[in-house]
Amino acid sequence: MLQSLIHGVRDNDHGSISKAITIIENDQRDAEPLLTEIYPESDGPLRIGVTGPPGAGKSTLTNVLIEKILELDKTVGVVAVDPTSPFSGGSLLGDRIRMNQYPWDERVFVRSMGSHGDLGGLARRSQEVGDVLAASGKDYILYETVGVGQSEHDIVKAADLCIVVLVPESGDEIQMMKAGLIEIADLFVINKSDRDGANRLSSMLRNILHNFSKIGKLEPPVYNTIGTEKVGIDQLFKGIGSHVSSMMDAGHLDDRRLERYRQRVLSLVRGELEDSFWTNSKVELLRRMTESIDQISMVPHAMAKRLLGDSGQ
Ligand SMILES: Nc1nc2c(ncn2[C@@H]2O[C@H](COP(=O)(O)OP(=O)(O)OP(=O)(O)O)[C@@H](O)[C@H]2O)c(=O)[nH]1
Ligand SMILES: [Mg+2]
Repeated sequence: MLQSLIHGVRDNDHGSISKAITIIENDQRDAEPLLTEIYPESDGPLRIGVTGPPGAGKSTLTNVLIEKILELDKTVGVVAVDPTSPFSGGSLLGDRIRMNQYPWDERVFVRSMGSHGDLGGLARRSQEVGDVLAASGKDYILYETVGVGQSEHDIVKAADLCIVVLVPESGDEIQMMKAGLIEIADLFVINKSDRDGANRLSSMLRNILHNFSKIGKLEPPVYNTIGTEKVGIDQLFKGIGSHVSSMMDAGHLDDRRLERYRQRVLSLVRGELEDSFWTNSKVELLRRMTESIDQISMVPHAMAKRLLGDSGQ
């Protein structure tokens, strides 16, 4: 059963890939043997994260990047991660991202993922889904995720390289600093450069980036694009390639892969500890002790200690 699924994944059978991803989303225990078997193949593809504010043009750019990749006779897996949505795989996200233009093309696999109510595990699951796509032989993996808060930052760390997409109106430099975008971006794209202010924003951004050197990270280049007209895409794609080479030369890709490995182990340990901790009796005890606010008799620390000390029988 598992062997035939793995065989299907390695054979790039999209139905098997889909099934494997569903297992990862549903139950970590069932996923373990699968992930263990395919892990050695996980370093094959280049994993690129595409993030940025809602409506900036992430999906549009993702689509033109897919076209570029296909032109080069390469293959691609696309994972649209929406931390705000509890749903996954369904048509809701699929419609929203409008990336279902390759349904029968075996060179392109597209899948959306929601949080399933478990934001903490989403970053790890994104990596695991990447491993499945890697085992299927995809040359590139694109992660699209809408970016505003911390959870996307975690998801972006599932990638080797992160592209932050802005629009000319994103011009408030203070906000960019605040949003931590500079920290996560390896490469900036000012999309919708058909609008006023695009050049102003890109030179302002270059200035900021030049003065914001960070150990362990190269200065991010800035590209202007018009996604809908495919303007600036060749330069962007070449820029991605040369930035990846520079990151490799500087040892940054290895650093990131190592950090991802650590985060994954941490997340698995955390999950395992919590799962074994919350026995039915502990869940019930907490529920009974917190039926209404008037009835609370212990400070939170004492309640937590009581649970931790409870043998859970
Ligand atoms: N004028 C202009 N419109 C663009 C450009 N790129 C994308 N758009 C339009 O902007 C809108 C949003 O584009 P999407 O690619 O869906 O943006 P997104 O960032 O994926 O959006 P979410 O996933 O909803 O956050 C669409 O109507 C696109 O056609 C561009 O370069 N110029
Ligand atoms: Mg989108």
